[in-house]
Amino acid sequence: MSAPANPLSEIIDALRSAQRIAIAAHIRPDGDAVGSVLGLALSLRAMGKTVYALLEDGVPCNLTFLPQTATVLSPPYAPLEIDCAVALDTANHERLGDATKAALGAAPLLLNIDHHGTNPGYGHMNHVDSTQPAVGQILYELLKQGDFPLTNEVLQHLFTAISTDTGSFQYASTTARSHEIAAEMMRAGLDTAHLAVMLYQTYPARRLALLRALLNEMQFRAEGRIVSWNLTQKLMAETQMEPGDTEGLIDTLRMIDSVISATIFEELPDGKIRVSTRSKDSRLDVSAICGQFGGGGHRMAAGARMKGPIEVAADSFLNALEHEVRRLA
Ligand SMILES: [Mn+2]
Repeated sequence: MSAPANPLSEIIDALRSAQRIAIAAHIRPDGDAVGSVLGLALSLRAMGKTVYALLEDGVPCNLTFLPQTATVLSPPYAPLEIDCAVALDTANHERLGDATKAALGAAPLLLNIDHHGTNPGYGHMNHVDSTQPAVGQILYELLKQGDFPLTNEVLQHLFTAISTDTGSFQYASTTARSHEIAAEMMRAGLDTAHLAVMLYQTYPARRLALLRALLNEMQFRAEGRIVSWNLTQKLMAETQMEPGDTEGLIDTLRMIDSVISATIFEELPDGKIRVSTRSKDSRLDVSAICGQFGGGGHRMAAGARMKGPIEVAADSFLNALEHEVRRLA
């Protein structure tokens, strides 16, 4: 169940009334996080408002081609004088990151706009709609309904948000409206083919080194229905991996015909293990399994953080996953 939702009209009114606004999204931002933050920020800036775009971990290298990414702030932040804060695509308050959560706390009003069903509604106003495939899609409707500026730069960000969170309009979460919005954007002059090249066909060689390791090291369980891969600090150092290089790698695991669940375990610098998991069978709710380990997310795409070492974390998570997979028979 989604948290109670303030209708878009109330969010629109709050944004219209605000003059100094900070906008942020979750740590380790993906395309929906970056595209949503800058899509909304650039529209509100075009209205003459002062807008701070905050990302705890900055913009990953695969998305720095997008407009105005250099205006994104990351910690340490100077004290902000703001009358409104907006959290986007962030399933719980902590996932903003410590410094970003504190910076947004300077505002008397926090708007929480998200599409994760597990979002508890930590804002003063909450618009959580788990039927939407991307926060970028919610924001497109919001900006349109509010008659806010939809400049070409705004559209570049919102298209990126929708395209990446729907796996290029392929995931089951994609709606007819997602395609209609893409069509509206094209009619407004957006070069979607160029964006597709930049998002999906412009990888550094080191990403292919990661892919080679993944193909060499992936492991199967439950008669090939479960596949997983351990991404270690050692491999990251060998390939000189940078944030953003792993975006979409899990889809390579997901596309194997026997697989109904794909998981990547990533060793973080602090020794914790980041779990990303996907389901290909609607009966298998991976957000519930991640919930057993303190995580959450969507039914078909979820994550968690576990204690290391990586082999132990992976084994314990995969045991829980295998238990659920075997119950499907
Ligand atoms: Mn999202």
